[in-house]
Amino acid sequence: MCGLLVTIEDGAAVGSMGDRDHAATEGYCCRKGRNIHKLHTKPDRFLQSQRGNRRGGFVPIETATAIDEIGERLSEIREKHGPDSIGLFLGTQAYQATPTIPVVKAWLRAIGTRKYFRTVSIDQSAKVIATGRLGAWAAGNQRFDESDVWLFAGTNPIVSMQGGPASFPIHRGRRALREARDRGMYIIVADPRLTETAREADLHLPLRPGTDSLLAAAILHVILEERLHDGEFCRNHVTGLANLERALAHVTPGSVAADTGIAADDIVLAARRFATATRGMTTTGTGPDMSVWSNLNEHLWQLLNVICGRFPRAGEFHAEYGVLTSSQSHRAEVAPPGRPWESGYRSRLGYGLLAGDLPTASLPREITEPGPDRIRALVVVGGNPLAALPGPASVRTAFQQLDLLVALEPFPTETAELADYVLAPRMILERPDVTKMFDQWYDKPFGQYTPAVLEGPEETVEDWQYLARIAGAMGLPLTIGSFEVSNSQGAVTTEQLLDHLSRKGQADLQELRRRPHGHVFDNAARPIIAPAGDSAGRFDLLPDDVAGELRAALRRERITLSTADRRPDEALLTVRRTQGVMNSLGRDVLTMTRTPYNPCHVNPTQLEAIEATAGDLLLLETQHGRVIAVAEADDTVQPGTVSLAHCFRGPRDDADPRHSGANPGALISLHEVTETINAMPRLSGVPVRLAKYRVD
Ligand SMILES: Nc1nc2c(c(=O)[nH]1)N[C@H]1C(S)=C(S)[C@@H](COP(=O)(O)OP(=O)(O)OC[C@H]3O[C@@H](n4cnc5c(=O)[nH]c(N)nc54)[C@H](O)[C@@H]3O)O[C@H]1N2
Ligand SMILES: Nc1nc2c(c(=O)[nH]1)N[C@H]1C(S)=C(S)[C@@H](COP(=O)(O)OP(=O)(O)OC[C@H]3O[C@@H](n4cnc5c(=O)[nH]c(N)nc54)[C@H](O)[C@@H]3O)O[C@H]1N2
Ligand SMILES: [Mo]
Repeated sequence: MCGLLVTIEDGAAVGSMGDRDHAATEGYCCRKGRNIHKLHTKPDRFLQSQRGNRRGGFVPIETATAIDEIGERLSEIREKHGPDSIGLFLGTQAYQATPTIPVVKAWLRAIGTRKYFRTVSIDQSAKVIATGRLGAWAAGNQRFDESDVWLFAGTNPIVSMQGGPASFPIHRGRRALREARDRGMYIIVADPRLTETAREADLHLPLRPGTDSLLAAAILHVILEERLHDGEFCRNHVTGLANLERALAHVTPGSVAADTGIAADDIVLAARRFATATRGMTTTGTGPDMSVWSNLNEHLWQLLNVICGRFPRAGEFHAEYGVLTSSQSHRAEVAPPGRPWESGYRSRLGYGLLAGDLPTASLPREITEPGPDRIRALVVVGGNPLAALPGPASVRTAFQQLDLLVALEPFPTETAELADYVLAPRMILERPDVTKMFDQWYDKPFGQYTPAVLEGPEETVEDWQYLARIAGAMGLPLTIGSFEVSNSQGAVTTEQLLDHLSRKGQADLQELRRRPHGHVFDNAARPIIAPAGDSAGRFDLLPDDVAGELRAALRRERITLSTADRRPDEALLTVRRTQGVMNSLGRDVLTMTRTPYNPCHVNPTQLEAIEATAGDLLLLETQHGRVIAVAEADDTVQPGTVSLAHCFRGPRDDADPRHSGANPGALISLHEVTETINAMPRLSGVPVRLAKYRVD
């Protein structure tokens, strides 16, 4: 999202910095942006496609040959076993190029397969589920800069640059929080750790990991009990309020204080401050969506916005802009619950489609379970599932059973190492693009077009072009609606594709092409919200399945209660992001990470209690596996929890965690699924045993 100025010498990028003339990010860029040139010139980058021996050995191969061979093998598999025996896994780097996802979807349609998996379903798919069960406000969110309260639950936007509303200016997160407080905003952060964001808050609720359902339920209880909710909004737009009140009747702050670790007074204060403010929302991140009861957690946190009516109304400006995306109809009404997973296709493992995709936690079993539509070929686009998925050993075993694994990937990652073919893509500075993917995420109506600033290795093409070529080799044309991306004659250009994909936007791409620093469009472009139409729905506050989950959570099922006071060798492992790295991308570039490993953050008193000091190796163990990580003393982490970033370690053989870090995924299992709809495993609040690692 950040505007960058890249210094190029002799055709190679030698430096990168924030662009002061960039209208949206005003010269800001984080360490990822300042190091982006190093990713392009990293010595281990594949400069051409590779044939892999599935054990980490690679030999260069001409792209045309690779495409022919892949096309032939996919066609064979499709003919013999049907289209659903071909799968595709979409990772986070696929979101960095506008054409990739539309072309991925066209590719899946052309093949005729429904075996589509995304990182989203091991991330915050609770948001997909919550929207599906609760409904959504068609006119979007309230704006951060117009609000007087905000509650951040389990998100640390100062570091992650996510987790606020679209209107939260992530490139100046800390400053934006301070300015908001100066204006009178009351900021609440519910996070087990005293995060960078929590430090800026008026009220930090350091809840016990995995207890969001209890905390949110008690806050809701106070609001309803004290009649602080928006009665008129509820009369017009919700059903199930009386049921919700009954279900929460006994969930007093005192009843959850001990288990959440939050004093009853603070729960009451949070509830009153949130509900008596005039505007402002609760937004969540990975914390609640990765711990136990994730779908319920997300639902309950969203209920705060719903019962307090914290949505923009008819006659107001819409909070999010659509510069390059279509301007949808914005009505002040509820888009009713949809539950897409309950109708249509159901996988043989029993899962419905979430947002057109199947739960990623079911991917390994889709490969291993015998049956007619067992996945035999998998294409990975911009992801590193071997690093990202819980239980890497079982994922590896599954991937080894594939007849064909193709990775669109610039580096020899642990996933690439298992591949038959690695197709080396042009990287971000080597392709033209527009800001469409982030259209809704700028706090201003901003748009930008950038040309490719580097040529890119001659033997490489863009991700979407590889997919079009594979389809071509299979004799399948790719179309987006009636727009032909590719056919037997070849494919359109990226520029043509960008024009097509941006055609419904308010901005003229030709005009953007003449403005190298991007452009902020007139505020008038913010659409005004129309009154509710005839087909308006209602928020379903407490459907039966949510009610069942709530009852179980209130019985403390699955919730790990604290042992911090008596067991220094026990802790709950929690998720976190690390500043300079994007999941596994950049973990081996020292100017990005500062340390070549991901430290395990432990409270100093707990560290002392297990007779360890900072820099020591720690052994973390669960019934699923063990991990050795480097200790860091960190008093922002409460005793009884540890905080460790994911996607570290990599395929390197050296076993020293000081050189390559630790993969917390090894402590988790994909089969310990906690959520029925999306098969979401527990990635945060995982009970671990903790000890100083002694080499014997
Ligand atoms: N620098 C950097 N930025 C990134 C990424 C990266 O790898 N590096 N990854 C990107 C991706 S893929 C994503 S999905 C986003 C995620 O964006 P965020 O969700 O904002 O990610 P985190 O910073 O990990 O914040 C999660 C917070 O949840 C807290 N937490 C843990 N367990 C619980 C719990 O049970 N309840 C509550 N309430 N809180 C809990 C953690 O302490 C942590 O502070 O970040 C994106 N941004
Ligand atoms: N234990 C634990 N596990 C987690 C999480 C956690 O908090 N804890 N977080 C989860 C979350 S939120 C996510 S999103 C996932 C991340 O899961 P993934 O998205 O699968 O992981 P990444 O490492 O981001 O994979 C991106 C890959 O794209 C490659 N790449 C870079 N540029 C390009 C390009 O231009 N084109 C292509 N084709 N590839 C490119 C990178 O080298 C990298 O290998 O991890 C999840 N796993
Ligand atoms: Mo993510």
